[in-house]
Amino acid sequence: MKILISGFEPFGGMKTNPAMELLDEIKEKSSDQLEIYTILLPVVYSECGEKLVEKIKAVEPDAVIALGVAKGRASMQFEQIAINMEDVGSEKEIADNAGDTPKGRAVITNGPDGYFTTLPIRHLNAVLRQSGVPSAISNSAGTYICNTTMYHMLHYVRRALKPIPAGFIHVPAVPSMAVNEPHIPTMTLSAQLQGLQAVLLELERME
Ligand code: PCA
Repeated sequence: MKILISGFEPFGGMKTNPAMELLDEIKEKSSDQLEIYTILLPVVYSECGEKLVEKIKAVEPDAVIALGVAKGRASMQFEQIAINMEDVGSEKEIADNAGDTPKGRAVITNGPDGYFTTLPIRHLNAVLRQSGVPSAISNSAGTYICNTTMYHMLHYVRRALKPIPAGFIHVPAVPSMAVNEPHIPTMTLSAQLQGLQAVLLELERME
């Protein structure tokens, strides 16, 4: 089985991104039965989705998991839906790494309003909890780069006759990101890795 996992560069003044660090760690778990491919994506609205779709076309994986950090969330969260909206908000806007600050722009002009994930997220959420990793289902991937990436991925995947499982997991901040913001919830990289591995093993088992 081939699984493609994507992550992101740091953004918004962060020095690291667990969604980048996890890629190196998970690549080491590749085996003959489970080939793991990874791609690091730029935190840029106009590039993130295209780069991921290009990689899906090149690798032809049996499943795709996109990862991103969501500072403030306390558990690993399976995103249910991506929406056709790019918006950096009006209060604390964070430009993307190319300085783009969209306000209510479509991800794909005239595309559907939203796409549901094709990952069996309820089942995977239960599996993660059983393996001792705090996890939840989220009904909003936001309107920043993670949502845009998920939308492009599903726009591509959902057109296939038999769509492969494809979804987005938001991970919490790691402790090093909370040193000067000690109120934000964190989860160690090793706990996040344990959760990601449990997801991959289950996808392999279900194949
Ligand atoms: N998190 C951001 C973009 C990159 C990342 O890791 C998000 O949630 O949109």
